[in-house]
Amino acid sequence: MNPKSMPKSMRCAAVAAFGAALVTAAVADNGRHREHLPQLTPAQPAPLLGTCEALSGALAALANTTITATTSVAAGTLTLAGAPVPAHCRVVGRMFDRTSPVDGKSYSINFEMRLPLSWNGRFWHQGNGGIDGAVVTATGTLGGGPTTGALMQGFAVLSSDAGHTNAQGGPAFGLDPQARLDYGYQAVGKLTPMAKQTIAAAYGKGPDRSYIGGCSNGGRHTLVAAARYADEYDGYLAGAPGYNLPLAALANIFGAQRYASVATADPSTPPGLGSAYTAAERTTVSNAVLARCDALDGATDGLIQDTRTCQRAFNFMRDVPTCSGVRDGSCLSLAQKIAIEPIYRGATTRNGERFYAGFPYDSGFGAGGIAFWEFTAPLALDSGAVGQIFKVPPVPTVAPTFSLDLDIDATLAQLFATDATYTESAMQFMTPPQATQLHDVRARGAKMLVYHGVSDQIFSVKDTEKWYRGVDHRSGGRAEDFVRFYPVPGMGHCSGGPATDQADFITPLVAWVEQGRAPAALTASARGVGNVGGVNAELPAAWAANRSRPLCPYPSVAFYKGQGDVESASSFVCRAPRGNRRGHGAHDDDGD
Ligand SMILES: [Ca+2]
Repeated sequence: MNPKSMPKSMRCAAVAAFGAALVTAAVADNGRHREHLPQLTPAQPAPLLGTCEALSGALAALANTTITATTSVAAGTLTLAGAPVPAHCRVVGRMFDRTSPVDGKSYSINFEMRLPLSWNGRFWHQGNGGIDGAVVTATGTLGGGPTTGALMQGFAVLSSDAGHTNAQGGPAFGLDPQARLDYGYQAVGKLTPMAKQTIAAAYGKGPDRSYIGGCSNGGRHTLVAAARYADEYDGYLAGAPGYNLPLAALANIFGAQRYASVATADPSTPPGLGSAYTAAERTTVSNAVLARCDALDGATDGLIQDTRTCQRAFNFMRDVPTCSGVRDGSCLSLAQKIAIEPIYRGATTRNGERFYAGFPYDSGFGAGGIAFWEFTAPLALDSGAVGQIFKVPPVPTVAPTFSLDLDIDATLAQLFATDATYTESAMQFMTPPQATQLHDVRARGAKMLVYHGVSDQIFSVKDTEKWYRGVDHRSGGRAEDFVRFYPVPGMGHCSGGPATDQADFITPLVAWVEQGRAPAALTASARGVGNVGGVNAELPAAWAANRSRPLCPYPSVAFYKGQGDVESASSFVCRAPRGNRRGHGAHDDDGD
């Protein structure tokens, strides 16, 4: 039947079906072309050779490395979601001891490795969050509610402090140029061969397959590794990758200054800064977004799956109630709207040039994690990070109020600046060089999974979306051959918020790398009462404790099938967003 001869309602249905068929066809097409990429062979398990304690002798020959302990850890000493982590050997050490000629302090790259007695043949490099500075236990877990983890699954896992310890003064390490470079990328480069040699000494062979993953700054480490160390890794798992971290930090300061302009209490403290935009007011905004956008995906369920169509449907100035009298949480004053709306649009210079992505309107703004990132972080974290780690030149000391008084335009230039002491700018050492140029990753047969909370207010999902589009463009529209990107509606930074924020990304990544099974929809679940991986206190009361949803590979989104249990992922299907099905371009995003 000629579509033009159909009744209009039938034409709409046909167009909708065609949109769904396009996604399917792309996957089938992808399957055909994927044969041209190398298929990596699966890892083969092996047992730890000898005793853990005896391993220290074999490791004495490692270059630039001091091993300080090799200790047997019995099964169950660590647990994950209540289950015992299998027996393993913990190796503790440090690399490249040195004294800084700039600040006179001692620096090393401290690390630990956890080597399962029963090893799956794989290496997992755990990227840690924040400004690093601590050797987080090498369990290889991600996010806030994982029930899986690399160590649990038999990987040999490495974790490091990336070359400085927070005990020495937090962001003050940024005064030392080499510590900046180690934090940015060089610690990963130095640790990787050492870790592989340690694995070879422990098991009689190096890792068959190597992976790197983490969330936030750990996601940044992962994307940096893809750009700089593509010859070392087969699989990448990047959560909320702050791959433009210096710009995101400055954008957060931009936001703090906007909030400070309408704060009703002293903005130099987090509660005072938060008086600009209270939890009740943020919930009012989320509810206004939900009123416009919740049903776009076919289910009025407290989740906005079709994020991009929502950005066209929702208008902050129009749809958020404007207070006619005093602020009571149910409205925003006009002054608040004028101050806050540019934060969602994206941070700009005085001339209006946007230097970081905007943040999409979503359902998760009332959550507690948002308050931390919006009102505490600018004072407690961004002041030190921008002032001491990212700026050239740095400032010797920073007060929490440093960010409130900062000249945004001048500082933006300093993020790209170098001098005789600091020979790489923050944008050079922190970000992936040519972030979207991943030819070596693709050609190797390596694969990448990326996920990002849509309500994340520190690193924007729009920035990650922009990156994915760039990768897609540079790979001839075939990014999905080796990269899949999963936005997580409602989720805050790495976890939390009104979201199904618990999913196993490791198993599908390994299946893709080693078996060639490309992931489609992944199933995520809520962490309600009784969840073994920890309870998410921010779940709406109306949700089932174990609500599940498909996480859909971008650009597809989850739509309700029109029947079936609304709490179950099986009642949803991944399809092209509404705008695309109506023929609107997918590339109308205002976030770049
Ligand atoms: Ca919905």
